[in-house]
This record gives sequence, structure tokens and C-alpha cells, in this order.
Amino acid sequence: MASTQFFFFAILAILAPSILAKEIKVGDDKGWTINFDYQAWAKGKEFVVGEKLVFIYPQGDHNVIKVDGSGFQQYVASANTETLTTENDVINLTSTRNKWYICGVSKHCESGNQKLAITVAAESSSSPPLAVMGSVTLLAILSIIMMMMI
Ligand SMILES: [Cu+2]
Repeated sequence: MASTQFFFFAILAILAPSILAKEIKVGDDKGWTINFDYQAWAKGKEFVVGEKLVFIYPQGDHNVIKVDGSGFQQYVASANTETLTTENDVINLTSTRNKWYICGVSKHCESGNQKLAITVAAESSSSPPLAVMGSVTLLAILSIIMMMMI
């Protein structure tokens, strides 16, 4: 009986990281703030289509503005750009391209280095194919049924 439960939790442990990997918290524990090197932060990471970028910051202290390459260099957004201000801004990475984000509050971008540039890659070939994911899910369901029968 205990081994069945262990088996079930082992499957959960295998599945959990692939689910959690879908959301990338910008700046990790530091969140979206000033005087943080987002270029260094982004360097070791892979951004893949289907994942989400999450900008977390105290509401009112910062915001998130999507800009283009020149806006990124000059710390300015074009006139019709929407500003995200929810303190928990989620951006879906839907296409393979370069993306740039800055903070539009005060001189945070210019003086505080609060800007992020990333390149979004196509869906990773290292992620498990759907067939494997399907069979793992099936195993999890089977183990739940087994637990209920015991
Ligand atoms: Cu800011």
C-alpha cells in the first residue's frame, strides 16, 4: 500500500518541474526592480515559446512596458504602447523573436538598469514528447485507481 503511494508521489515529482517550468519569474527572488543586472540574469536562461514571463514588484513602484530594440537602447516607449501595472504582470511568450521590456517609472530604466532583453526560442526538443507525457499521465491515473482499490 505504502509503495503504491510512493509510486504516485514519485510520478508527481517527475511531472511537477515540467509544469512549473512554464512560468519564469523575472529576476527570480529579486523580482522586477532597480539595480539588478537583468542581462546577466537572462544570459544563462532559455526562453521558449509556450512559457510565461512574470514580472513581480510592489504596485506603483514599477511598471512594465514592451518596447522595441531602439526603445530599449533609448529608454523610451512608442506612443501607443500599453503599460502593465498590475504588480504581477504575465507575458505569454508566443513567438520566436527578440523581446524587450523596460520600467517606465522615473529613470529606473536609464539610471537603475531596469530593463530586460530576451530571445525566445522555438519549443525545446529536450522537453518530453507528447506520447511520453501521455503515458506518464496514464500511469498517474492508474496509480490513483489502484490507491482507491486498496
Ligand atoms: Cu521601476
